[in-house]
Amino acid sequence: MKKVVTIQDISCFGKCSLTVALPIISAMGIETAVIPTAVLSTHTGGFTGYTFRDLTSDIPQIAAHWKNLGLSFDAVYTGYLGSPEQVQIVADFFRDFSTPENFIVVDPVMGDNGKMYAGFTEEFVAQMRRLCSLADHIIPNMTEASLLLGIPYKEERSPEEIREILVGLAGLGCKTPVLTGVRSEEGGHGAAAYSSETGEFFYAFREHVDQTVHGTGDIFASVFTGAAALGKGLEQSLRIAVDFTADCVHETIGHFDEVWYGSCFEPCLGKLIGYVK
Ligand code: PXL
Repeated sequence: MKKVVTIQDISCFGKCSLTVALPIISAMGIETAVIPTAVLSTHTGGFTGYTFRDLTSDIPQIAAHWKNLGLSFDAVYTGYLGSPEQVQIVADFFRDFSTPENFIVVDPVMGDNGKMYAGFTEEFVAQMRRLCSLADHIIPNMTEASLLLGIPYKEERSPEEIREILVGLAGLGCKTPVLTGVRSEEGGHGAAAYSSETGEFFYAFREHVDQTVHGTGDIFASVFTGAAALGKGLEQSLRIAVDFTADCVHETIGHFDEVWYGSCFEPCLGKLIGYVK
């Protein structure tokens, strides 16, 4: 059985980060270990008054215990991290738990729609650039890619700009950048990836839906990580992640009054199991 460890916060209400990654990667038939980086009463996107308990000092202790136990993972996947110090501690975790056989995925969660999430700073962006240099795959959206590369945010980019951004992201030191929130020339919506080892670009699109659904970046990164851990290639992992994310967006539309805080991914899990069979 494949085994993934995911390191990100647990937002107790409002579906994102661990409450998305854990059910999704488990549904893909993969054992999923977690390291919660913080506990929040809700996520920060649209709620006010949320609590935030920082768990940074627990992470090295969990890592030390796991080292004693001799645990190893097929993939290490990080999402939302709460502070620049935490990014450094996660870099130490990569050093201790990366092997020639496993791979590292960094979703550099920092913002969306051209804006940084609450609490993020330029110092955090600089630390995140360093973490990306240690990863095999990074999965930024357009906002995060702009922050990482220090370029202005634009919602839509030409195919040539997309390729330039992907090559720029590989220049941070990761092998395979995957860019989400990409629009196709035909008006589709999906993701693009670049293999710096072969120089190939890959794309996967579905129909565009003019609605932002919270947590879709976490869904995409979780599915991509799971598919890659199951041994699917870059092109197929991209396809499965785009298809499942689009399925969740469609499921969510129509329920939007209740679920502005997260997507209705649960009814789609059966389809995901089918995609990875
Ligand atoms: O979905 C990304 C995310 C993860 N974790 C927390 C967040 C967000 C986005 O707003 O607030 C706590």
